[in-house]
Amino acid sequence: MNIKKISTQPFNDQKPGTSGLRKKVKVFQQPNYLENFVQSFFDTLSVPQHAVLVVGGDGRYHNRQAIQTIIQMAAANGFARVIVGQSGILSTPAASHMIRKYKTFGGMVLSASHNQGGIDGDFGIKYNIGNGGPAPEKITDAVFAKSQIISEYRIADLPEVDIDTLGEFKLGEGDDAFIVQVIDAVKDYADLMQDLFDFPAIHQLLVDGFEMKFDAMHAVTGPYAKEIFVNRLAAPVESLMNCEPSEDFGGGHPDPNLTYAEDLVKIMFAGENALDFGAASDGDGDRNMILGQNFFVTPSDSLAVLAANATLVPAYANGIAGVARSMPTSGAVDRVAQKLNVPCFETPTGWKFFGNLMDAGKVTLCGEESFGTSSSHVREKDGLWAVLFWLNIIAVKKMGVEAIMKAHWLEYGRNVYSRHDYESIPTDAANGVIAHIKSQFDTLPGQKFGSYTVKVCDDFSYHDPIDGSVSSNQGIRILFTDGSRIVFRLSGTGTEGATLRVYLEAFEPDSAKHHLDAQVALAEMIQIALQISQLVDRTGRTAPTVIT
Ligand code: G16
Repeated sequence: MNIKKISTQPFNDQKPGTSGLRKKVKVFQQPNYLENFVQSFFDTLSVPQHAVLVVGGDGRYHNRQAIQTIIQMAAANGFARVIVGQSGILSTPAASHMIRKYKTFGGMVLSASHNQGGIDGDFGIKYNIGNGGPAPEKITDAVFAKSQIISEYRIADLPEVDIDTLGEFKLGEGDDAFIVQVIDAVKDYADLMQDLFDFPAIHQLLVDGFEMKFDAMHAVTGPYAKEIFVNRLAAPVESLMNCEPSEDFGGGHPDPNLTYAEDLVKIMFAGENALDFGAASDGDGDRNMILGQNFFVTPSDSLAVLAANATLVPAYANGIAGVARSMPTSGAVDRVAQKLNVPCFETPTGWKFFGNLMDAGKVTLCGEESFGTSSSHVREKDGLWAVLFWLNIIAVKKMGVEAIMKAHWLEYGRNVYSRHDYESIPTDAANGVIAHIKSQFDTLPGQKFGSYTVKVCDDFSYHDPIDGSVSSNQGIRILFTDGSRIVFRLSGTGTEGATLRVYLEAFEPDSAKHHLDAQVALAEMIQIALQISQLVDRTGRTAPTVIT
């Protein structure tokens, strides 16, 4: 094999964010940009002999070219085998499953997740370690440091590999052989789901006329959804929409929320004509949104419902070890954990923080307000898993989504919750908002705002109980005396300017008020958030871009 050493210059912007490196496609298309980042990973990880790498992506624009480059670089950096999802398509949870199932050294997932695709959209790359989860900060920090001093990368002179046909491409013999194996990742993943959930019960539910719609948003879960819902659960094909992956996600924004999953939301909020159940997942298939008939389930509530009903699912019939949620996620699951008498951990935003807890057997279910929920069956969040979990609960309880949610609130009280996103605002203005709030840390405690009094405020820090690492500056918390709170955070996944997230939460024990719309119930708190942050004056924005 002819291995070339190519001289290169560092790029100064290769610091991974909340989940890998995400940039505009055109940034990734610059000569050596992807290569520098990949080589920085390989150098940091010191690849052992006979190592195997999983590679795939969400099918967005630039996916196929990037896969060929990574194959050539893996060959030049000592990997013995690269396992690729057929046509380069691999959802994030399926990649995590493959790394675990085939015990590979790690995997590279090419995705900018819920960000838009196409030539003018975003591209991204993240590295998952041998446990199947996102690389922890100590690795991504080291990779960034390496990317700042890189002077050369290694790449093999290989012909383009056919990644559309199942099978093996082999170069060389014996110990020196390099193999690219193209596999059917859909089957592996569908088998795993069938092991976890009560498929006969879900099948019966669908046969009995329960009407559902799953929206793959033209992204990676389409083929998985066809196999699971239509082929294995016998749902009618009309139960699926937008299930053909496209390089630009049909021109849409593959983010399963009330704003961007507009077509599904219309179907599910059609009054009497609304279906029983609706769900959507994102670009790389790790996010999920759950809808009932004219009803939206917040991701925080969804996590709480899954935890409270876990024993209805065969895989969790013996109970769960514990739960974890990211800091901005509501405390709804904390109440469930308390009742179940299992631990509940609060981590920073980012799935990578759950890996240690799962590996140590301390938690079974994890979730984030950002439409992510999953369990220790993989080390990523898992969109279709969450959808099947809800269907399993509905099938066993024989109750609809809204009825399940309202019964849950009656038992535990309701953590009324909403997130307001201000997307693509100038970075200076966003930093100004955060600095302004921080400057009030000494004076806010004790201050009264309408019916709320500030108890304490801080910038969240996490001390990992397993490896002792500390992650600071993870979001500003303003905690009120009655347990309500406002959190301000800058997103680590955007690629244009800054995205400021405002998370609002208030506990409502009174069931007579549980039906209230969150925006109405949180109206006073929304005004307090604007007052404390001076957000309108400092950003010029009078309304959020997305409300969930
Ligand atoms: C990523 C991470 C999640 C995180 C989310 C939002 O999700 O994997 O853990 O909660 O971003 O992060 P931020 O608030 O910093 O934008 P995904 O689905 O984009 O990979």
